[in-house]
Amino acid sequence: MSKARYIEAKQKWAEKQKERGVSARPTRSTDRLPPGQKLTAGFPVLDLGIQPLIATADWELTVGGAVEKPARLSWAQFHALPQVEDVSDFHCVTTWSKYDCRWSGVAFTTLYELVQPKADATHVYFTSYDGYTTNVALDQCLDDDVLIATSFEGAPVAREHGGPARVIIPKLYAWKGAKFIKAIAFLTEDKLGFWEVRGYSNTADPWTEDRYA
Ligand SMILES: Nc1nc2c(c(=O)[nH]1)N[C@H]1C(S)=C(S)[C@@H](COP(=O)(O)O)O[C@H]1N2
Ligand SMILES: [Mo]
Repeated sequence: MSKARYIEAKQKWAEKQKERGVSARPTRSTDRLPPGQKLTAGFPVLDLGIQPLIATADWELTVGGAVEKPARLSWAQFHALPQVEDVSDFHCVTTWSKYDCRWSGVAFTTLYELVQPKADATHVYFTSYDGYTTNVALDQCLDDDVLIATSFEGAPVAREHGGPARVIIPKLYAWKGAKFIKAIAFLTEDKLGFWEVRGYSNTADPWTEDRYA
């Protein structure tokens, strides 16, 4: 499927769900597997039909917006920051989930401390090398399992899975985690990302099936 057809199909699906009155469940499931999800043993690849090839020598992550100390990090500078490892589950809105993904990289909170967001920063806007964008409320980014991951299962994050570096936010549907991350901006008001403007939920909680807005 071409990129445009894929995007159109996924957007139509969200619109159809809305017409059918499919909306988030009133009560939050406490099961490990969120409602409506199926466990997968493999690791499907979801993208916009572009997997940008970024050599680590050319890779740069800018962290800015409403912050005291904007940063522009090279691959070496990024790796000089404290590195953490975390094992988490992965939930895609297209109904597959994958358990026990072992990611390592830099904790979001480390970048937060580095750039010192201003007191009125409320949201985070992620921009990727493939043009993808997504937005997340700042408080959702401050849990210790939110990472900018450069390794998966002990090896560099593969290009198709968003290498050199991708964002992982385990408690939200995986479209909130930008692959091929290029820039992180702190915002003083919300701004919808790629799928959020196309009918997908802004809050994206898997345990209430909060798939479409
Ligand atoms: N840059 C970028 N990030 C992205 C996407 C994308 O198309 N481009 N797709 C999102 C979606 S819809 C999902 S489910 C996950 C998929 O990650 P995976 O391909 O490693 O399974 O990445 C998310 N992050
Ligand atoms: Mo997805």
